[in-house]
Amino acid sequence: MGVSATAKKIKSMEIRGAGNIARYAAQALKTYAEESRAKTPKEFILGLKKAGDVLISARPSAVSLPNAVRLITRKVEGAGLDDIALLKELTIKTAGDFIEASNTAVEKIGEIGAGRISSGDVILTHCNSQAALSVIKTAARQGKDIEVFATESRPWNQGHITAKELAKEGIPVTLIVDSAVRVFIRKIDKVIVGADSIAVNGAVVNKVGTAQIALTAHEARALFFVCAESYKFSPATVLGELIEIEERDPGEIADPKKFKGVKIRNPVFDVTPPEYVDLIITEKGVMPPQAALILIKEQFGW
Ligand code: RUB
Repeated sequence: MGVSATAKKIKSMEIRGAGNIARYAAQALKTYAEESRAKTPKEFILGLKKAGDVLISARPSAVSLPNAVRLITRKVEGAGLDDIALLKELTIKTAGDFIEASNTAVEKIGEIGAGRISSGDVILTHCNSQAALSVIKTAARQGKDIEVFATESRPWNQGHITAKELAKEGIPVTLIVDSAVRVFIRKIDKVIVGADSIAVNGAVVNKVGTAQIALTAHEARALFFVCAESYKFSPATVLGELIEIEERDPGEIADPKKFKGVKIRNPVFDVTPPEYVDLIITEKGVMPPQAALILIKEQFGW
Protein backbone atom coordinates (compact mmCIF):
# COMPACT_ATOMS: atom_id res chain seq x y z
CA MET A 1 0.00 0.00 0.00
CA GLY A 2 1.28 3.50 -0.90
CA VAL A 3 2.01 6.43 1.42
CA SER A 4 -1.21 8.42 1.06
CA ALA A 5 -3.47 5.34 1.25
CA THR A 6 -1.66 4.19 4.39
CA ALA A 7 -1.87 7.67 5.99
CA LYS A 8 -5.59 7.79 5.18
CA LYS A 9 -6.20 4.41 6.80
CA ILE A 10 -4.20 5.38 9.90
CA LYS A 11 -6.24 8.58 10.20
CA SER A 12 -9.55 6.75 9.80
CA MET A 13 -8.39 4.01 12.23
CA GLU A 14 -8.69 1.20 9.70
CA ILE A 15 -5.06 0.73 10.66
CA ARG A 16 -4.80 1.20 14.43
CA GLY A 17 -2.73 0.26 17.47
CA ALA A 18 0.65 1.90 18.00
CA GLY A 19 2.81 -1.03 16.88
CA ASN A 20 0.66 -1.74 13.85
CA ILE A 21 0.71 1.94 12.82
CA ALA A 22 4.53 1.92 12.93
CA ARG A 23 4.80 -1.31 10.92
CA TYR A 24 2.37 -0.08 8.24
CA ALA A 25 4.26 3.25 8.02
CA ALA A 26 7.52 1.34 7.47
CA GLN A 27 5.80 -0.77 4.81
CA ALA A 28 4.57 2.43 3.08
CA LEU A 29 8.13 3.81 2.96
CA LYS A 30 9.23 0.49 1.46
CA THR A 31 6.55 0.90 -1.21
CA TYR A 32 7.71 4.49 -1.82
CA ALA A 33 11.22 3.17 -2.53
CA GLU A 34 9.93 0.39 -4.78
CA GLU A 35 7.78 2.77 -6.83
CA SER A 36 9.90 5.95 -6.78
CA ARG A 37 10.72 7.49 -10.14
CA ALA A 38 13.16 10.01 -8.64
CA LYS A 39 15.90 10.94 -11.08
CA THR A 40 18.52 12.03 -8.56
CA PRO A 41 19.50 10.84 -5.07
CA LYS A 42 18.52 14.28 -3.74
CA GLU A 43 15.07 13.96 -5.26
CA PHE A 44 14.71 10.45 -3.78
CA ILE A 45 15.65 11.63 -0.25
CA LEU A 46 13.33 14.64 -0.50
CA GLY A 47 10.47 12.38 -1.56
CA LEU A 48 11.24 9.94 1.25
CA LYS A 49 11.18 12.71 3.87
CA LYS A 50 7.97 14.11 2.45
CA ALA A 51 6.41 10.65 2.57
CA GLY A 52 7.57 10.37 6.18
CA ASP A 53 5.96 13.70 7.07
CA VAL A 54 2.65 12.64 5.51
CA LEU A 55 2.68 9.44 7.57
CA ILE A 56 3.71 11.18 10.82
CA SER A 57 0.89 13.70 10.51
CA ALA A 58 -1.73 10.92 10.29
CA ARG A 59 -1.99 10.39 14.10
CA PRO A 60 -0.34 12.47 16.80
CA SER A 61 -0.20 10.43 20.03
CA ALA A 62 1.61 7.23 19.05
CA VAL A 63 5.32 8.07 19.13
CA SER A 64 5.99 4.68 17.52
CA LEU A 65 5.01 6.35 14.24
CA PRO A 66 7.59 9.20 14.13
CA ASN A 67 10.19 6.91 15.73
CA ALA A 68 9.76 4.31 12.96
CA VAL A 69 9.74 6.89 10.16
CA ARG A 70 12.80 8.76 11.48
CA LEU A 71 14.75 5.56 12.09
CA ILE A 72 14.33 4.71 8.41
CA THR A 73 14.75 8.18 6.84
CA ARG A 74 17.78 9.08 8.98
CA LYS A 75 19.56 5.81 8.22
CA VAL A 76 18.96 6.20 4.47
CA GLU A 77 19.93 9.88 4.40
CA GLY A 78 22.92 9.34 6.70
CA ALA A 79 24.39 6.64 4.44
CA GLY A 80 25.40 9.39 1.98
CA LEU A 81 24.80 7.18 -1.06
CA ASP A 82 24.84 8.81 -4.50
CA ASP A 83 23.22 5.96 -6.39
CA ILE A 84 19.43 5.68 -6.62
CA ALA A 85 19.40 1.89 -6.88
CA LEU A 86 21.45 1.63 -3.68
CA LEU A 87 19.23 4.18 -1.92
CA LYS A 88 16.14 2.19 -2.86
CA GLU A 89 17.76 -1.03 -1.72
CA LEU A 90 18.76 0.50 1.63
CA THR A 91 15.28 1.94 2.24
CA ILE A 92 13.62 -1.38 1.45
CA LYS A 93 16.04 -3.27 3.72
CA THR A 94 15.82 -0.78 6.61
CA ALA A 95 12.02 -0.73 6.51
CA GLY A 96 11.90 -4.54 6.27
CA ASP A 97 14.31 -4.86 9.20
CA PHE A 98 12.13 -2.52 11.30
CA ILE A 99 9.00 -4.56 10.60
CA GLU A 100 10.77 -7.80 11.47
CA ALA A 101 12.30 -6.33 14.65
CA SER A 102 8.92 -4.96 15.67
CA ASN A 103 7.19 -8.33 15.28
CA THR A 104 10.02 -10.04 17.16
CA ALA A 105 9.76 -7.44 19.95
CA VAL A 106 6.05 -8.21 20.43
CA GLU A 107 6.87 -11.94 20.69
CA LYS A 108 9.73 -11.26 23.11
CA ILE A 109 7.49 -9.08 25.29
CA GLY A 110 5.10 -12.04 25.40
CA GLU A 111 7.84 -14.38 26.63
CA ILE A 112 9.26 -11.93 29.18
CA GLY A 113 5.86 -10.78 30.42
CA ALA A 114 4.47 -14.31 30.73
CA GLY A 115 7.15 -14.91 33.36
CA ARG A 116 5.31 -12.40 35.52
CA ILE A 117 1.97 -14.21 35.25
CA SER A 118 1.06 -17.01 37.65
CA SER A 119 -1.52 -19.75 37.36
CA GLY A 120 -4.74 -18.55 38.94
CA ASP A 121 -4.18 -14.89 37.98
CA VAL A 122 -7.19 -12.81 37.03
CA ILE A 123 -6.07 -10.16 34.55
CA LEU A 124 -7.75 -6.98 33.36
CA THR A 125 -6.86 -5.41 30.02
CA HIS A 126 -8.06 -2.24 28.30
CA CYS A 127 -8.45 -1.52 24.58
CA ASN A 128 -6.65 -3.80 22.11
CA SER A 129 -2.89 -4.04 22.44
CA GLN A 130 -0.88 -6.63 20.55
CA ALA A 131 1.92 -6.34 23.11
CA ALA A 132 -0.41 -6.88 26.09
CA LEU A 133 -2.20 -9.74 24.29
CA SER A 134 1.16 -11.33 23.52
CA VAL A 135 1.84 -11.59 27.28
CA ILE A 136 -1.62 -12.96 28.06
CA LYS A 137 -1.63 -15.49 25.20
CA THR A 138 1.93 -16.68 25.92
CA ALA A 139 1.06 -17.26 29.58
CA ALA A 140 -2.02 -19.27 28.54
CA ARG A 141 -0.01 -21.26 25.97
CA GLN A 142 2.46 -22.12 28.74
CA GLY A 143 -0.46 -23.86 30.45
CA LYS A 144 -1.13 -21.18 33.06
CA ASP A 145 -4.70 -21.15 34.23
CA ILE A 146 -5.73 -17.51 33.78
CA GLU A 147 -8.91 -15.50 33.37
CA VAL A 148 -9.27 -12.10 31.70
CA PHE A 149 -11.61 -9.12 32.07
CA ALA A 150 -11.66 -6.92 28.95
CA THR A 151 -13.13 -3.41 28.97
CA GLU A 152 -15.13 -2.46 25.89
CA SER A 153 -13.04 0.73 25.42
CA ARG A 154 -15.51 3.35 24.26
CA PRO A 155 -16.05 4.94 21.80
CA TRP A 156 -14.43 2.59 19.28
CA ASN A 157 -14.96 -0.61 21.31
CA GLN A 158 -11.53 -2.06 20.57
CA GLY A 159 -12.18 -4.26 23.64
CA HIS A 160 -14.59 -6.29 21.51
CA ILE A 161 -11.64 -7.31 19.30
CA THR A 162 -9.63 -8.21 22.42
CA ALA A 163 -12.43 -10.29 23.94
CA LYS A 164 -13.03 -12.20 20.70
CA GLU A 165 -9.30 -12.77 20.18
CA LEU A 166 -8.91 -14.20 23.70
CA ALA A 167 -12.03 -16.36 23.41
CA LYS A 168 -10.65 -17.78 20.15
CA GLU A 169 -7.51 -18.78 22.08
CA GLY A 170 -9.71 -20.60 24.57
CA ILE A 171 -8.92 -18.13 27.38
CA PRO A 172 -11.88 -17.44 29.72
CA VAL A 173 -12.80 -13.80 29.10
CA THR A 174 -15.47 -11.42 30.40
CA LEU A 175 -16.38 -8.23 28.55
CA ILE A 176 -17.35 -5.26 30.76
CA VAL A 177 -18.15 -1.58 30.19
CA ASP A 178 -15.31 0.80 31.03
CA SER A 179 -17.11 2.21 34.05
CA ALA A 180 -17.48 -1.26 35.64
CA VAL A 181 -13.76 -1.60 36.39
CA ARG A 182 -14.15 -0.64 40.05
CA VAL A 183 -16.95 -3.18 40.48
CA PHE A 184 -14.58 -6.01 39.52
CA ILE A 185 -11.20 -4.67 40.65
CA ARG A 186 -11.14 -6.79 43.86
CA LYS A 187 -11.05 -9.91 41.67
CA ILE A 188 -8.12 -8.59 39.61
CA ASP A 189 -4.51 -9.56 40.36
CA LYS A 190 -2.85 -7.78 37.45
CA VAL A 191 -3.82 -5.10 34.97
CA ILE A 192 -1.94 -5.52 31.67
CA VAL A 193 -2.15 -2.79 29.03
CA GLY A 194 -0.16 -1.54 26.05
CA ALA A 195 1.17 1.94 25.34
CA ASP A 196 1.14 4.48 22.54
CA SER A 197 3.98 6.48 24.05
CA ILE A 198 6.09 6.53 27.19
CA ALA A 199 7.63 9.80 28.38
CA VAL A 200 11.05 10.26 29.93
CA ASN A 201 9.53 10.30 33.45
CA GLY A 202 7.83 6.94 32.82
CA ALA A 203 4.34 8.42 32.29
CA VAL A 204 2.32 6.22 29.94
CA VAL A 205 0.08 7.47 27.13
CA ASN A 206 -2.51 4.84 26.24
CA LYS A 207 -6.20 4.53 25.34
CA VAL A 208 -8.40 6.96 27.26
CA GLY A 209 -9.55 5.28 30.46
CA THR A 210 -6.17 3.71 31.20
CA ALA A 211 -5.30 6.34 33.83
CA GLN A 212 -8.59 5.78 35.70
CA ILE A 213 -7.98 2.03 35.66
CA ALA A 214 -4.44 2.58 37.02
CA LEU A 215 -5.80 4.71 39.84
CA THR A 216 -8.42 2.09 40.68
CA ALA A 217 -5.80 -0.70 40.56
CA HIS A 218 -3.47 1.32 42.81
CA GLU A 219 -6.20 1.79 45.39
CA ALA A 220 -7.08 -1.92 45.27
CA ARG A 221 -3.40 -2.97 45.29
CA ALA A 222 -3.66 -4.81 41.97
CA LEU A 223 -0.42 -4.72 39.98
CA PHE A 224 -0.31 -2.52 36.89
CA PHE A 225 1.91 -3.67 34.01
CA VAL A 226 2.53 -1.78 30.76
CA CYS A 227 3.79 -3.66 27.69
CA ALA A 228 5.72 -1.54 25.19
CA GLU A 229 8.31 -2.07 22.49
CA SER A 230 11.34 0.20 22.99
CA TYR A 231 10.36 2.34 19.97
CA LYS A 232 7.33 3.56 21.95
CA PHE A 233 9.51 5.67 24.25
CA SER A 234 9.57 9.35 23.35
CA PRO A 235 13.03 10.92 22.97
CA ALA A 236 11.49 14.40 22.49
CA THR A 237 10.18 14.34 26.08
CA VAL A 238 13.80 14.46 27.30
CA LEU A 239 13.82 18.03 26.02
CA GLY A 240 10.57 18.83 27.80
CA GLU A 241 8.26 18.31 24.83
CA LEU A 242 4.81 17.07 25.79
CA ILE A 243 3.11 14.17 24.05
CA GLU A 244 0.07 15.44 22.18
CA ILE A 245 -3.21 13.84 23.19
CA GLU A 246 -5.30 13.23 20.09
CA GLU A 247 -8.83 14.58 20.22
CA ARG A 248 -11.09 13.09 17.56
CA ASP A 249 -14.44 13.96 16.03
CA PRO A 250 -17.18 14.35 18.71
CA GLY A 251 -19.49 12.47 16.33
CA GLU A 252 -17.65 9.29 17.32
CA ILE A 253 -19.31 9.61 20.76
CA ALA A 254 -22.79 10.92 19.94
CA ASP A 255 -24.55 12.75 17.13
CA PRO A 256 -23.96 16.46 17.92
CA LYS A 257 -27.21 17.32 16.05
CA LYS A 258 -29.15 15.48 18.76
CA PHE A 259 -27.39 17.46 21.53
CA LYS A 260 -28.16 21.09 20.76
CA GLY A 261 -26.24 23.42 23.11
CA VAL A 262 -24.01 20.58 24.34
CA LYS A 263 -20.27 20.50 23.84
CA ILE A 264 -19.00 16.97 23.18
CA ARG A 265 -15.29 16.20 23.59
CA ASN A 266 -13.47 13.08 22.47
CA PRO A 267 -9.88 12.78 23.75
CA VAL A 268 -8.80 9.27 22.75
CA PHE A 269 -5.75 8.82 24.96
CA ASP A 270 -4.77 9.79 28.50
CA VAL A 271 -1.66 9.93 30.64
CA THR A 272 -1.03 7.50 33.48
CA PRO A 273 1.46 8.91 35.99
CA PRO A 274 4.51 6.71 36.68
CA GLU A 275 3.51 6.35 40.35
CA TYR A 276 0.69 4.05 39.27
CA VAL A 277 2.81 1.86 37.02
CA ASP A 278 4.52 -1.13 38.68
CA LEU A 279 6.45 -2.42 35.70
CA ILE A 280 7.10 -1.71 32.04
CA ILE A 281 7.72 -4.84 29.98
CA THR A 282 9.85 -4.23 26.89
CA GLU A 283 11.62 -6.63 24.52
CA LYS A 284 14.85 -5.70 26.34
CA GLY A 285 13.52 -6.79 29.73
CA VAL A 286 11.36 -5.45 32.54
CA MET A 287 11.97 -2.07 34.11
CA PRO A 288 10.37 0.33 36.56
CA PRO A 289 8.89 3.45 34.88
CA GLN A 290 11.63 5.52 36.54
CA ALA A 291 14.19 3.83 34.26
CA ALA A 292 12.63 5.30 31.10
CA LEU A 293 15.47 7.82 30.71
CA ILE A 294 18.05 5.02 30.64
CA LEU A 295 16.16 3.18 27.91
CA ILE A 296 15.72 6.37 25.87
CA LYS A 297 19.45 7.12 26.18
CA GLU A 298 20.37 3.57 25.04
CA GLN A 299 17.84 3.50 22.23
CA PHE A 300 18.12 6.99 20.77
CA GLY A 301 21.32 8.51 22.19
CA TRP A 302 21.15 12.14 23.26
C1 RUB B 1 -4.84 1.57 20.70
C2 RUB B 1 -4.24 1.57 22.05
C3 RUB B 1 -3.30 0.44 22.37
C4 RUB B 1 -1.86 0.88 22.08
C5 RUB B 1 -0.90 -0.27 22.14
O1 RUB B 1 -5.53 2.77 20.42
O2 RUB B 1 -4.41 2.48 22.84
O3 RUB B 1 -3.38 0.11 23.73
O4 RUB B 1 -1.80 1.46 20.80
O5 RUB B 1 -1.22 -1.23 21.16
P1 RUB B 1 -6.19 2.98 18.96
P2 RUB B 1 -0.11 -2.21 20.53
O6 RUB B 1 -7.12 1.85 18.73
O7 RUB B 1 -6.87 4.30 19.07
O8 RUB B 1 -5.06 3.02 17.97
O9 RUB B 1 0.48 -2.97 21.70
O10 RUB B 1 -0.88 -3.10 19.60
O11 RUB B 1 0.91 -1.37 19.85
